[in-house]
Amino acid sequence: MPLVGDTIFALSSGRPPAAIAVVRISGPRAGAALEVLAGRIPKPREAALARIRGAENDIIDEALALWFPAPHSETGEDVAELQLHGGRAVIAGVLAALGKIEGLRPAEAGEFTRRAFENGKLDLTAVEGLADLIAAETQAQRRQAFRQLKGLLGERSESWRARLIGALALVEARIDFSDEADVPEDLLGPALATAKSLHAEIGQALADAGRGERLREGLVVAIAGPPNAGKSTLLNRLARREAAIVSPFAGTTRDIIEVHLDLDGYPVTLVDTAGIRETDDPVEREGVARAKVRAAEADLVLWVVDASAPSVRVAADGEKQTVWTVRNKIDLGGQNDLASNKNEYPQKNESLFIKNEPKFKSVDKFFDVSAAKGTGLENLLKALSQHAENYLGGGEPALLTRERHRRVLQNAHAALGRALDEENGGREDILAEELRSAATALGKLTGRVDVEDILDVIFRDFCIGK
Ligand SMILES: Nc1nc2c(ncn2[C@@H]2O[C@H](COP(=O)(O)OP(=O)(O)OP(=O)(O)O)[C@@H](O)[C@H]2O)c(=O)[nH]1
Ligand SMILES: [Mg+2]
Repeated sequence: MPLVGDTIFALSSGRPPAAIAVVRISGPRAGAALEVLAGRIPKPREAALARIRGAENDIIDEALALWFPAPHSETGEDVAELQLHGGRAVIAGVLAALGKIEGLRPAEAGEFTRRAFENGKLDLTAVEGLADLIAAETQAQRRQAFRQLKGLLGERSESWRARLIGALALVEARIDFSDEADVPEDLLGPALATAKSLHAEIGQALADAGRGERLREGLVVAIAGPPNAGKSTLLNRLARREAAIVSPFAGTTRDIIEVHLDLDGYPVTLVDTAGIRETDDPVEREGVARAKVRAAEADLVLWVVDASAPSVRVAADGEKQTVWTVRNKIDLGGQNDLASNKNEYPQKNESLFIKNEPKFKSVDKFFDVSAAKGTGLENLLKALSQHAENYLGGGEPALLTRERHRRVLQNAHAALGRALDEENGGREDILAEELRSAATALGKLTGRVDVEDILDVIFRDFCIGK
């Protein structure tokens, strides 16, 4: 890990060219850097117009300069910010000039946020909330991320931890001073009561954990089915752009193609896959293999069939996923009438794939559409967005949003369970041990203890300049 104490800089705004570019500098030499580039240090937290000079002392730009002396800055260090004109040459000139100043170096990914964490400006759950806020694509994701950035989970967990430590103190007092006459007998009672209610509260939060994780990831919908059924045409229609190649030849799609949709605020990833059939073409065979894997991992499968073609029955037993059958090309006047011929389509508890490949839970919806003409797609979209809402959860955003949170709370919950276990026969040393291990587990949520090992995982997702 690089030295903290270095002064770091980076372009913090998006990809140039743009109207404005923001360059941030953080660390002990930030003020000195500002003096070199802008000629002076403006008043704290006030925007000042300044001429920015490059490495050759030439004027590169006229920009707004801001100065945030430590500790009242985002990173907790001295921070300088330049709001430049966002041209590539301007930015390159400023970054080159900064690189020439002694003690300055380009920031690594996530390094600004890491410093904010190390200086106590954010706890780990807030850091994760910030990463999610930047990545949020829909309003529901944004709401969830913002609550986390604002410390909802962090505060809850710190208050749990404080109560745990309070209970632990009672038990330890009882152990340490059990010989002394003036220690009240009943220290264990209140400690156990606290442990019991924490066990229940954490259990409640865990019960709700899947919802937050799912919203973060979004609903994954795979479009699968036999070749030439119109899967790619359907994807393009739903995405409102030509994301996938469409052709009259069976076996057109080979790679997996993904598009992200925002359905009423809920994130949905649509995945187009290769038409599933037995084939000798090695490239297509690989495409079919990938299609099966992706369909098996999806939360929902749209099984697309050509309503105008004689159907191929591909069914076996199985249970795992939800599958909706989409009869496409109804504009051609299908000879395959669904009502009279339902057996030709995958039924409940049937796997859609030849042989013993992915297993599906149920086929519970049928749609008649023409992807080419757009008929019936509104219905399908409405059903998809309803499904997304049910699956990802409406109402209050969830408290836990990551597997990491779930694991940590499961550990704390299990330790509390052991602390309360009657088998202990009231042994105070075991009680103390388990309460301590629950507190340690909770500390990992906000990064109060044993953080090093989880830091890298969290900061890895950040971009440079954040
Ligand atoms: N008449 C009609 N033709 C359609 C419809 N949907 C797709 N097609 C045509 O069917 C052919 C195959 O469409 P694709 O979208 O490439 O089919 P696919 O299922 O992705 O095929 P593979 O990638 O080979 O598995 C193309 O010629 C499309 O124009 C439809 O609703 N009506
Ligand atoms: Mg295709």
